[in-house]
Amino acid sequence: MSEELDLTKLPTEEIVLQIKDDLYDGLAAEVVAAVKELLRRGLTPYEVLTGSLVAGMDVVGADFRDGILFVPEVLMAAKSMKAGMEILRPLLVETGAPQIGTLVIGTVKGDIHDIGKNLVAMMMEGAGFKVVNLGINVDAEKFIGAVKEHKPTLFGMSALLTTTMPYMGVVIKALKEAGLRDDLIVLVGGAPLNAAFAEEIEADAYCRDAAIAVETAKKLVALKRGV
Ligand code: B1M
Repeated sequence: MSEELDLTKLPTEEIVLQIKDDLYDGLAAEVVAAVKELLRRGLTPYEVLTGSLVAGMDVVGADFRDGILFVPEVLMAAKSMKAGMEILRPLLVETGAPQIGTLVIGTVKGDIHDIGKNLVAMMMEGAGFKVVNLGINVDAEKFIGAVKEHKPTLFGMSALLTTTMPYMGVVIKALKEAGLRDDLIVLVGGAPLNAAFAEEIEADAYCRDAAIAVETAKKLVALKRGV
């Protein structure tokens, strides 16, 4: 986006397109400015998140897959996405909802993708869960330590690579061996997963996106508490 561009003069649809372009080009400051402008116009944080940032990242993902973009460009795009998410974070979280349980979540060992996992963490906070975000490249030992320390109701894992998703099964097995599995609702997510995989590794549910993660978490917590 050129510096002279006055966002206040653009129609909303064009700002949305502009965010997608700026995300693609890794222009974090421009993404932040446009996110702020959309919020000023009354779009909800969730609308900005899904309609502009996540939609923009989908384009980046497709071009990465097709060999049009490479790791450095994707990293810049990811940084811009995170910068935009940071504006939305407090707004998504500030619901004043009472805490309805704790979620321990992390991206599994060998995997450094964290945008989707952080989105889930944010939305869960917004829905009233306390979230303990363990970050990326988390091994079974660290997951187990966090479960012992925080005694969560919910346990979430994210994996974006076909090579790292099997490690989720390793973690669940380790939780079982530590006698911790039965007290947890285990949710898994990430682009290469599906419900059959979640069932195979004995997770409680596969969550396709952050909104479904929140919905599923609420449903399973209510079921567990018998309400
Ligand atoms: Co990576 N990468 N990447 N990458 N990268 C993918 C995943 C890939 C599909 C790209 C492609 O080829 N099209 C491909 C994987 C192929 C495969 O395994 N079959 C891939 C590859 C190959 C790699 C490297 C190996 C590349 C290389 O080095 N040659 C390398 C691996 C590094 C590693 O992890 N060890 C690598 C590196 C990177 C970057 C560092 C450059 C960067 C990550 C930056 C970061 O995260 N901080 C990156 C990115 C950005 C991507 C893509 C383009 C975008 C991922 C993303 O952020 N999506 C991705 C392509 C794609 O997925 N289309 C790709 C947006 C995000 C909002 O969606 O993460 O799916 P997502 O999360 C969703 C849901 O999945 C769900 O909810 C989220 C929100 O709605 N969800 C959960 C996710 N986790 C959940 C947990 C839950 C519940 C729901 O728990 C309860």
